[in-house]
Formats: sequence, structure tokens, C-alpha cells
Amino acid sequence: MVGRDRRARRRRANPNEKNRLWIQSPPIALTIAGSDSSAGAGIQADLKTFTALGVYGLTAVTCVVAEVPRKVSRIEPVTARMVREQIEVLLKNFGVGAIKTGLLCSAQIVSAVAQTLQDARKKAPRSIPLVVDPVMIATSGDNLLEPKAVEAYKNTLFPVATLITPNLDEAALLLEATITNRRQMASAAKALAKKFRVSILLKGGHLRGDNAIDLLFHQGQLTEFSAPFVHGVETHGTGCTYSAAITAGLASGFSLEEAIKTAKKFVTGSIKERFRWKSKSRDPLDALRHSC
Ligand code: PXL
Repeated sequence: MVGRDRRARRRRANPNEKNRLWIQSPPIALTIAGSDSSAGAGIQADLKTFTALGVYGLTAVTCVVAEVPRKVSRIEPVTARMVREQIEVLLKNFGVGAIKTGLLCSAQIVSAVAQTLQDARKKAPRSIPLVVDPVMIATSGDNLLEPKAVEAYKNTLFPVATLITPNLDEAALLLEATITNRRQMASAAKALAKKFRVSILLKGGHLRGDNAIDLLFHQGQLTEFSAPFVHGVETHGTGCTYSAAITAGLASGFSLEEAIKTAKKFVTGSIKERFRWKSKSRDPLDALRHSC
């Protein structure tokens, strides 16, 4: 009786709502990243991941990439002004719980994003967790980031990050070192955390053992996250999906460790349950299944 009264009252208040029993307010996450036309990586992967994990996704597009798996054809950046404006209007109007950055394309965009987030932080009552996925090279081997943007990352964006999620190649570039085994991974994670004064999740998937091992260095402690390595898969966008899933966890109020543990499970499932089509070449066309 009480429930029926309440529904009738709600219907009177807004007749368009007559078939809705309740209105949800899910956690919100923002991705600042590039568009991947083949939708395996970039903002498309991020949005699919947010949705699968029950988080409402917002986007600030930094560049448009014309590509298919294994081949990047063309990249065009959006103006830094436009990137800034997208972030500003979103942060002004939505209660964003966590933010991630993906492909930022140019030094100018990296600096604009850092400046915008820093300005927003000054106005906000609490700072929003920021996950920085320092995307530099595509799985296909194509360069995605202007080389001089690496310095902009180091000087402007890393200082405002909560977590940075480099793979082995990105970490090697940032440290100007080689990382070829588990022991070197541990030293690299610590060195990066010390150098940039931020938590580091170093992804070791490229070591290609039986397990894909990642190391988190957070508040002086090293934690390992491991999952069976799925061989024979040619998907791209695993890094984007992983950092998006971590961001979704943080937006949902998880601790950093909980968010990474859940995200690792999500990305491993997305690889294992991948889609596959016949392509016009002899190689099959694989794509992640962004679902739990
Ligand atoms: O997976 C790296 C990546 C990130 N972001 C965008 C991409 C790619 C790879 O191709 O296109 C937009």
C-alpha cells in the first residue's frame, strides 16, 4: 500500500516517469583519452568497461585515431583548448568519482590536461583520484605519442597522479633502463615511485611467462597481482581496459588494492572470452569482450 502511494505520488510529480520504479545514481568516472575507430582500445574500451562495472562513463576526447587491429592509419589531435573545455564542463556538472587518462597524443595536450586538473583541484572540496596510463606505443608497434610529450608527462601530469600504470616498455623509457625479469621489475617499480612520488602499477604482461604478473608499489609496499597468461591472443586495448577498470573501482569507493585486484580479474576475463572474426587477410580479427 505504502509503495503504491509513493509510486502514484512520483507519477503525479512527473508523468513521463510513470513506468519507472526508481531512478539510479551510479558512480561516475571520466576518461580523458583518444578515440580508437576499431573500438578495442581508447575511449571506446573505457566506456564499455565502465558500463560493465556499473559505473557511468564520461569522456573528454583528445585525438581521433583511424585504425584497425595491427595497423594505425592516422592520428589527429583535438585542440588543447577543446580538451580543456570538455574536462571543465564535466567536472562543473557531474560528481566525478575518479578520472583516468589514456592516449594524450601531444605535449601540449598533456600539459593542458595537467593544468586543468590542477585548477579543478583548487576549487574542489576533495581531490579526485587520477589514474594515468602513459600510453606511448600501440600493440601494433605504432608510435602514438609525440616524443617530446614524455617530458610533459614527467613535469606536469605525474605530479598530480594517484597511480601510474606503465607497461615494461613505457617504464623502461621513463627510467632509461632495461627491464627483462621479475627482479628488475621490482626495482623499476620502486625507482619510478621514488622518482615521481606516486604509486606505480608496473604491468609485466610483456615478460610472457605462464603468469601475467603486475607489481604495485604503494605507500612503501610492494604487492604482486598475478593471473594466468592467455597465449595466442592478438587483441589490443588491454592496457586501456585495465586502467579503466581500476578507475571504475576507485569511483565505486574501492581501495587501490581492491580496485586493482578486481580490474585484473576483469581484464583477464575480457581476454579469455575474446571475440574473433575472419578477416580479409589470413590473420583472424580479435577483440576484447569488455564484460565481467
Ligand atoms: O592501446 C593503446 C591505445 C590507446 N588509445 C587509443 C588507441 C590505442 C591503440 O591503438 O588507438 C586511442
